Amino acid sequence: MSPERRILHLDMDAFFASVELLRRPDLKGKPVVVGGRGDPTRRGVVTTATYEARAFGVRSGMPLRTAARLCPGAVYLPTDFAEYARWSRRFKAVMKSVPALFEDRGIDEAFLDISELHGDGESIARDIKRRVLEETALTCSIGVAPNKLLAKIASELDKPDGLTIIGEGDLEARIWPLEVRRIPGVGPKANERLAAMGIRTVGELASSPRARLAARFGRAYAAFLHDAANGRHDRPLVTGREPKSRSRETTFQEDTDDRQAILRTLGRLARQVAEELRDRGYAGRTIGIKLRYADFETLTRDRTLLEATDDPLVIRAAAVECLARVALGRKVRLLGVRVGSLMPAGALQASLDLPGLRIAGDELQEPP
Ligand code: TTP
Ligand code: MG
Repeated sequence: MSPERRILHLDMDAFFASVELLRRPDLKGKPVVVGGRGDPTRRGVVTTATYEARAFGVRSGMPLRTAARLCPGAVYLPTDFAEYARWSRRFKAVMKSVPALFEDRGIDEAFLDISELHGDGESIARDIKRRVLEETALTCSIGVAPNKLLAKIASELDKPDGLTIIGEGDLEARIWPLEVRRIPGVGPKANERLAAMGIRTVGELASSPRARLAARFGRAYAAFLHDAANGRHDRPLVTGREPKSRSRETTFQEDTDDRQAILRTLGRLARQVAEELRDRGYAGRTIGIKLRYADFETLTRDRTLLEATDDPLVIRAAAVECLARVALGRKVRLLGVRVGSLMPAGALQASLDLPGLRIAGDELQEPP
């Protein structure tokens, strides 16, 4: 890692839940869980929970019913992506006002390359935290470090409302004691395989011979792991990254093979995706569906239109065409609609004189 680089990573605290508290201040300090339709007796998963609910073991990705068992006293709220997207734009506007390279990492996090700015990392970070709080009344956690990887790890070390500065000299004391799964890019599988090799901490990983890691993980991933553990990571910020796709999906309350119900749901999802696209100023050319049967077998189908669209009716029509290519008659558990090959909607103007729905071809995707 080069000593001159200073990368700042910002991650909003309990983001969806904190946004909900802005309009429900009466819930401050209480366990609040956001997910699905906000009804824990119905199907759906937890998107996030306040720190008070996390104390009961509630975690992102867990079924709402499990959350309700762990924390029956929590308040359950439905997910409202459009609202979170609005607040996301506000905290990012603060970050973008800093004269530094900006990398968008999704709804609640982003990087800034503050290497060229005057002032120390701590005052820059404090200033951003203060302005985010002024503009949104939301808290965030910031990490500043010589590279993106360490900055991201650092932003998680002191959550919520945290500020962590990691210098090159801090690796041994601050990073090496952490569990290896704290390295972004180490998922549950790699974590398990490392544990089987007796490697639990980042420090143990840092001192493992590269050849031993390569024998287990292959050269490329072994090099990533070993470099990461030693604080080496040279990736530049990716600026101007455009989102690739938008999708919405829903789990039926009861598995269903009712064609009308499935079509109605498809229409609703198409409307929601279109709304989100318009809200963000994007249009897309590839319309896809995802269908999960009751036995969890999952299929996707998509169609590519000749021009990008953000029109709910065009999206629905293409989704219905995709649906015609899968076997119904079996109970369906989950349905999703996705719009991909996105471009800024401004680019759409050029193609507005083209007819609405033209199918350029279709492509069959394997389920993930
Ligand atoms: P995170 O930053 O992972 O979580 P968080 O902001 O809720 O909490 P933390 O204070 O630990 O940062 O994710 C940001 C948002 O993304 C989160 O508020 C909800 C959403 N999300 C999901 O919808 N599903 C998921 O599995 C996760 C992890 C997040
Ligand atoms: Mg967050």
